[in-house]
Order: sequence, then C-alpha cells, then structure tokens
Amino acid sequence: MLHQTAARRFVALTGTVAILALLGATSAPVGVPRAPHQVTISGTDYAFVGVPSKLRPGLTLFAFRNVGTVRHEMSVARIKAGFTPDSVFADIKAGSKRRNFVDGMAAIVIGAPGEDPARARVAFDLRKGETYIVICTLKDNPDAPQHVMLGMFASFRVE
Ligand SMILES: [Cu+2]
Repeated sequence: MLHQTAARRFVALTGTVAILALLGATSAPVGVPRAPHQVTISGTDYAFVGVPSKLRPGLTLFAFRNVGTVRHEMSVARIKAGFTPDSVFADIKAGSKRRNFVDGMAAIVIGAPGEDPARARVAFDLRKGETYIVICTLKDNPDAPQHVMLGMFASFRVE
C-alpha cells in the first residue's frame, strides 16, 4: 500500500517535469539568441542575383558572392515609411541623398571578384512589415556611374 502511493507520487512528479521540459523546448528561452537565417546573394556586372522577394523577421546573415569581374558592394538598408523600391530608385536616379529614404544604418559588405562568400558576410536584424533595398554604390572609375544605376538594385519585404 505504501509502495503504491509512493509510486503514484513519482509518476505525478515525472509527469510535471515532462510537461515543463516540453514547454521549455517549444518556447524560446529569454536572452539566448536563435541561429540567424542565412541568405547568399550574388553580384554580377551589374545585377544582384538570388535576392528573395520575401524574408522572415529576425537576425539574418547575408553572405555576398561576387561573380563579376570588378569589385562590388552589397549594401542592405531599410527604407523609410512612405517609400517604395520604385520611388527610392527614382530618388537615387534624381541624385537624392541616401539619408532621405533610408532608415537607420545600412549593412554593407564589399566583395572582390571570386572572394569566398564566407569571408564577405554581414548580419542584419530584419523587422516585420518593412521593405529593404540591396544596392551597390561602387563605381568603376571616378567618372563612371554608380553600379546601382547600371542595374545593381534589388529589394525584399519582411513578413
Ligand atoms: Cu557593384
């Protein structure tokens, strides 16, 4: 009789522990960063390839693979409310300063042709409901247009 009660208590206790363990496994622990999402974007002369139209919110590790023949930059920036990728591109063409349409800091990485993308990576915390642009502002010489004007302009939404 005594043994049965003790056994029942033990079962009840382990049951509670199991439920706690399950809760711990499904809810993200506070203060422990999750593994970032990973995206690899390629740069050609002169376009970005592999930019997803949509990405998930959170810390995202962008790797840049330069498959072109000149140096390229991958600059990821959040655009201000009220702007669209089309309006931003029109503003860039019109010579508008970046701070007029970009919100906060941009994440920038420069890749030499053929460089290992593992060496050209930048992490960026993406916010839900926002739109981001990917541009290259490098020039082949001081008088040449920025690569963004030659086609190195892309965008994605975070949902
Ligand atoms: Cu470029």
